[in-house]
Amino acid sequence: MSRNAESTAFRSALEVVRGVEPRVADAIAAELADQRESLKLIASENYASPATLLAMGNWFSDKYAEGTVGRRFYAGCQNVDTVEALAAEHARELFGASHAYVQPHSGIDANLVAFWAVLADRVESPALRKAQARQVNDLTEADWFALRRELGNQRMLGMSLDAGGHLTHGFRPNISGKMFDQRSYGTDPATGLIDYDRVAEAAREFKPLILVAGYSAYPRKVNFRIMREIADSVGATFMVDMAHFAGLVAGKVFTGDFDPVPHAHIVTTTTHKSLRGPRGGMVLCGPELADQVDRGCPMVLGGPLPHVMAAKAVALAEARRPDFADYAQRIVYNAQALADGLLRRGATLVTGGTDNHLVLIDVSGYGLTGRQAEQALLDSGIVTNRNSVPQDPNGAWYTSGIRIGTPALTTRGLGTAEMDATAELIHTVLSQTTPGTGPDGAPSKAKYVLDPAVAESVGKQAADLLTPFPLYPAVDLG
Ligand code: DSN
Repeated sequence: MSRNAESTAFRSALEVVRGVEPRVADAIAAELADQRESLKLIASENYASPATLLAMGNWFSDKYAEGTVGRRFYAGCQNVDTVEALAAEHARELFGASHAYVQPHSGIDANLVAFWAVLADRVESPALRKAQARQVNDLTEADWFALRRELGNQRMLGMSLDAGGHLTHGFRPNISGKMFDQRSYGTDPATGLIDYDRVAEAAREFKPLILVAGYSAYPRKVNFRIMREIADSVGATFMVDMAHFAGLVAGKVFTGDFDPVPHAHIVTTTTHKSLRGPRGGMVLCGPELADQVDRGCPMVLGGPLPHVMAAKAVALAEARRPDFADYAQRIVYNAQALADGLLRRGATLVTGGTDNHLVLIDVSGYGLTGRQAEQALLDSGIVTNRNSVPQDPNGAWYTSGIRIGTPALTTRGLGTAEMDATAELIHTVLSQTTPGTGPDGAPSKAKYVLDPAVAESVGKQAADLLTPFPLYPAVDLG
């Protein structure tokens, strides 16, 4: 696409929106301006391509399409079939999966589809079998009661939240923590790394139906071959949620034992993190679970979003290009440069570094909570998010960690030299911020003191760092 075409497309779209509700057009333009100006280090965010963004803003949004390709509950889905089939084909080719389901609206949705598929495939329940065979009229009240009890009491073993696991891997605030009998495996307190012997021991004791691997705040690779062996040893289904690192799998940075697709029975992901697609989810699996996975909508999901599936097809086509592998590799080099820069300046990092796209700083070394650090960095133009660290004494709200990631800045073109400069800015802010006190003079976990001149100076340096790397350089909104 020429630069001119991108500018024309976005300008025209905003002009049309402005004609109806100018405040929405203004907010969209302001969002671009804000994203252009901030040093975005949120590990789960990225910048989708103009082609991906534009594929979402159209009349596909108007179409209902429950069902799957060629088997819909609504008429007139031939064009939706085209984009859904294309997205699934690109996903299968990109990840070497035999089946791809591209309808989930988010990572949570993708995980719910996967949980349903495993339950439906594995739970020994005569009532469930009747329901699956569409003999629902034969089920008595007692059958339905038994079915609910059997489905709702299955066991899941996942990585603990404070070790970096995700909410949907069986934790209380999420439905997965209420419908599954859940246990978790943590990390070795001395190294911060997954201890596979401990995982195997937990699996032997607990005998889960589902063993889940995957994380949103673990800065290391996971050996999926070993995890599959553990799952097999106790007859568990092995599920991997690769939402955070799907781009590193797609870009062939994670291969062999570290590529989940050949090892897991079922793999879920989002499409908008390191994979750099539209906001959404996806499930990959082998033929044995494909039929259950395809029942995702209307079993678990609301109507598919065909406009987002169109954008998934575009983004997955982009991820199949050779330059995506180069991008994925640079994400990791940048994260390692950021980690090295922080370590050299005295920061404490969970696991002492990274071999993926994210770094977890234990800010208690600076005498701060995660909440204080997050806000002080934000005041200085650096966007991060607070995160628990293993055995976090400050809980999930205040936390003791700051999670930072490089997918977004790598998309902008920043490299290892800029990561070292970023480490300097982060260290400057954190070392010059002190904890504040509440109204009663007691120590506060939220309040902090940072000289505004320091925040302003760092903000200016962060903006200067971004100047040579304009975001969406071809888009000029005038
Ligand atoms: N919210 C995502 C993240 O920030 O990691 C995970 O769901």
